[in-house]
Amino acid sequence: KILVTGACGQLGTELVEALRRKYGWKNVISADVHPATDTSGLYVRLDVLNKKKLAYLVQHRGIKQIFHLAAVLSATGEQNPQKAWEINMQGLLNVLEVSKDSKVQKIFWPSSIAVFDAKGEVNPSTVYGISKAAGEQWCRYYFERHGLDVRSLRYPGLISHKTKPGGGTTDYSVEIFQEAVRSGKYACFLKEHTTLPMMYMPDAVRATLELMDAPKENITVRTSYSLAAMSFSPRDLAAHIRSHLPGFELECYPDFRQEIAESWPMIVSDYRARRDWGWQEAYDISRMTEDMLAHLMQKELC
Ligand code: VAH
Repeated sequence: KILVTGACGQLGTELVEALRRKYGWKNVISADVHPATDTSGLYVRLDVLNKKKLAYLVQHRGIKQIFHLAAVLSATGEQNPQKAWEINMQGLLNVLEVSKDSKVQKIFWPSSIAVFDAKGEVNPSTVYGISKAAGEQWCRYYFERHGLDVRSLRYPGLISHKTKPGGGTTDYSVEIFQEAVRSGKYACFLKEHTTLPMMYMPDAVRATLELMDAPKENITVRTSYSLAAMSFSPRDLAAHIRSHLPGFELECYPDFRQEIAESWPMIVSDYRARRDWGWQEAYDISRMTEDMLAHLMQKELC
């Protein structure tokens, strides 16, 4: 059985779908802080700060793999630093400790390019980035000290059409599509030339499954693998959207998230992921734009 925490989030929603397709829907238990509405038992309400409930769930449902996605993202985290640290750090420590005690075979935990500074050094300046950089070290510690098979990816900004974005600095890249289809214009909270590493959700989900399926001996990075697909700015994205929706208008009104974005690198190198487990992205900005608009136009027209 597999447990996914943060299952209702932007990444969680799609990862649960992919895992249920791959392992059979009865073998994947999704969990998040929202109240359970169904009686199937396949979704459970879980606050990852509740270590007792987490341990009970893992032991009584025979959980052998955990995808621990529950976290507060960069922009929300800056609004409530103590809460972000508590959820991101204590949540991870609870999962690592329970996994060690309950002999969980494999754990996935998402890190982020937010651990980097603008020069690409691990030197985070947001609480979110600090919690991810510290979490990477804890993952390596539990691997080295307790043999826990914890694997991690430093995701770029993720773009998807199925769910709302989760309070990150890259959320503009999802909102811009929704607004392009709804109103034909978008007021972006970043400056138009702010280039950031990005990835389309189908690539991010596939990378996660490929990492988890890789033979243990191939995994040489036990902090977190950097992952890349493309880098673009709001201006670049608006141009691609305009090639499908002529007349689309982008206006930029930078807010506090501009400073966060400028603290991150414009590109990251993912040669270790390509070397160790054959990573190769499938979506570039034009293929992603086509796919996003096709799905969102369909939703809008229904
Ligand atoms: C955020 N979407 O903006 C996340 C991600 C690289 C960005 O970590 O916080």
